[in-house]
Amino acid sequence: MEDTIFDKILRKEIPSDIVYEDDVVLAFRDINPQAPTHVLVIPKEHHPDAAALAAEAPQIAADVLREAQAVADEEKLESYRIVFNTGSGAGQTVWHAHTHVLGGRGLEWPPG
Ligand code: DGP
Repeated sequence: MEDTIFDKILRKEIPSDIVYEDDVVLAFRDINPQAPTHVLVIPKEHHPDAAALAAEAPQIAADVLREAQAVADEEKLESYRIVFNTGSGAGQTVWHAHTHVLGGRGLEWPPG
């Protein structure tokens, strides 16, 4: 199993600005924020990307989505975007499934 930077964050070997943690998910602020709110929600269980997570652990995928909504509520975001970059061509750089919760500014569509 690949050991990614997010696995190190999960083990607290690398510090992060954690906004929520339970037995299933961890939510922490992105080191390179693209919006006033930019939080990453990851499952504690290792799956390389969103597609693998959905196929192998659909309940945990649902828990990730539920936490993304909770982050948006906590940050009082009226509108927000949830992004799962899946594959290097779509900008995925960390091979541990994660969603980005982005909000706090106007978000253009289509994205770049
Ligand atoms: P993606 O490109 O979709 O794979 O998203 C990976 C995100 O992870 C990217 O927005 C930057 C963020 N990131 C990378 N390394 C770290 C880190 O060490 N700490 C934190 N908080 N975020 C990181």
